[in-house]
Amino acid sequence: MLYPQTNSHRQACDLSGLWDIRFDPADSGLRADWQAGFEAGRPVAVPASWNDQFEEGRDFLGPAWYQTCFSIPFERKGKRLFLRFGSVNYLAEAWLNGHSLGGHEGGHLPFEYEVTPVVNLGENQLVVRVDGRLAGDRVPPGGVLGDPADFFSSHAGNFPPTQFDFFPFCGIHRPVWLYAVPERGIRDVTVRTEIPEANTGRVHIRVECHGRPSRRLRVHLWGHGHDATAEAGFTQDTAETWLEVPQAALWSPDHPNLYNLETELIRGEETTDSYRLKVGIRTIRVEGDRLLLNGEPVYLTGFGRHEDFPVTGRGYLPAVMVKDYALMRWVGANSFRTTHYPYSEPMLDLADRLGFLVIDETPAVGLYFREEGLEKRQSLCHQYVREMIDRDKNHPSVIAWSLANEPHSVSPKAAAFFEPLFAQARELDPGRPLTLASFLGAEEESFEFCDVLCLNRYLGWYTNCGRLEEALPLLSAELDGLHEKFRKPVLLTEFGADALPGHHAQPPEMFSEEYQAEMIGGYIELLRRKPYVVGEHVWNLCDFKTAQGVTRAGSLNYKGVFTRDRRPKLAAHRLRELWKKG
Ligand code: GCB
Repeated sequence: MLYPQTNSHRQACDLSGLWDIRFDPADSGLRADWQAGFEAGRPVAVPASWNDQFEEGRDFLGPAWYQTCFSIPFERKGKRLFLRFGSVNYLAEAWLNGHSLGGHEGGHLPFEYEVTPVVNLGENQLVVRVDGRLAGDRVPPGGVLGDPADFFSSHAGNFPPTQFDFFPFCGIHRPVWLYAVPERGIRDVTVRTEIPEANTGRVHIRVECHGRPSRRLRVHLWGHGHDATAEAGFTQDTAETWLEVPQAALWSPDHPNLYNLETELIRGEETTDSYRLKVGIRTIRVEGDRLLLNGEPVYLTGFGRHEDFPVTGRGYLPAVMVKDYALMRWVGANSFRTTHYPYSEPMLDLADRLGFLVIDETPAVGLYFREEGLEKRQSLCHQYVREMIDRDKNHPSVIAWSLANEPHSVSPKAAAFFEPLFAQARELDPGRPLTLASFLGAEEESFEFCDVLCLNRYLGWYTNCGRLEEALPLLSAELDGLHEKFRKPVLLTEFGADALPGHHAQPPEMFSEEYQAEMIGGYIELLRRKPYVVGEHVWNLCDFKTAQGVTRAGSLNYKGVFTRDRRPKLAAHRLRELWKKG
């Protein structure tokens, strides 16, 4: 799904700003016809989570109703108009001028509605009902009662009752766009790159249109001293072509070279639509125990993180996004995983531009395999894989897809759940390695479907408390066993310790900045001795908000190496020493 763009054929208008909100704890809005507009709304910022904007909103998960008014700021003749939501957590249902547009399930991924037939020339009223309540048949699941025999018991008693370790922020989290495209304009562009021989890049381009265009496709690729065009005809609504780039300036973290690609629909000599993308020429694959970027081994240093900030919750905040890249660069990171949901689209644009390697993860965190709701959870996971790949397939920065975080795969049903999911992802994108992050280690049956084994480990924290000298040999043996069993490269996708900022201890002890720094340093030193390990992702870049529970002082996970307001702890300095020297 393309990000909206403005050029001489397309127009896009961001509807962000102050909207109205009304909470609906009795769930009576639908019966009271709020979809046609409601009274007694109060101002709310969009995009942002509603939870920290209002005192009684913090633990309220919905339903809540949003509304705003707009008129169309551009010429609409010959155009199709769409409303596009970047992320609404969790259920969304929208109405324009009282007409139902439809619904969408799942946060963190975009959805859109064509509004051409229902849009007014004058003022338009958009109403959105948002429901972020936790339920067992949602993904991520929540509100599931703990079973003393399984891991959920450690989350039982959380408030709100999440089955995952971050606050279940709700609301319209990313910009809402009104955009217009030519009637038979470009609907989608897919770019794939290869390096068939040294220094030569090949860029494959596929363009799909709204309807069947009686026209041709022209593609223009330029940058780094190269300038070339190609044309192709359409079969049905699709046209494909490719361009060769001799002496290609390849994309990598050290040299995030990007080319400009313009795709155009041509009728005679006239251009009827165009769309621009940045293209990075690179390959990524797994060979033996290595992860190869452009044919060369690459080692990942970086983090798991969250889209999380005071007051705005999980709302899109460009300044914090820029800051986080600055911090990751300062500390020497070259990569991150979008734990535990796909991040905003501008975040990936910046990764392309700044040269960060991204493991893009679906919102499938905390999956469990009890029968109730299983079919629904599975179909949601398939939907997320489709939506994520569709959205992010053109980013050179995205080097792998992660299809889940910490599924409770001890169930024999897990492999049957994941096999078709991995098959779907491979079919949609044969070009990128696939993975999931597991806490089970060698017991994770679904590792058989993965190209890279992502392991989350907290020895010395949740077990072997305060005893790093015990924890590290155990980790070492476990990693060797895991590699021995699967013979695939291993990435430690999570490790770390909570550190209360300003809390110090000598000798180091749990919750002190010293212990966190020592634990992270010890893990890294060990990982560097394992030839099959392809990277280290510390948990977490920054402290972040969680549900209330006995293990989360002040409803915060303190495993950040930076505080929630982005100040370094001792561990950030330690990482900088380790990562900057390579
Ligand atoms: C994990 C989870 C992550 C948690 C982390 C922790 O394994 O993947 O979401 O926040 O542990 O700090 O417990």
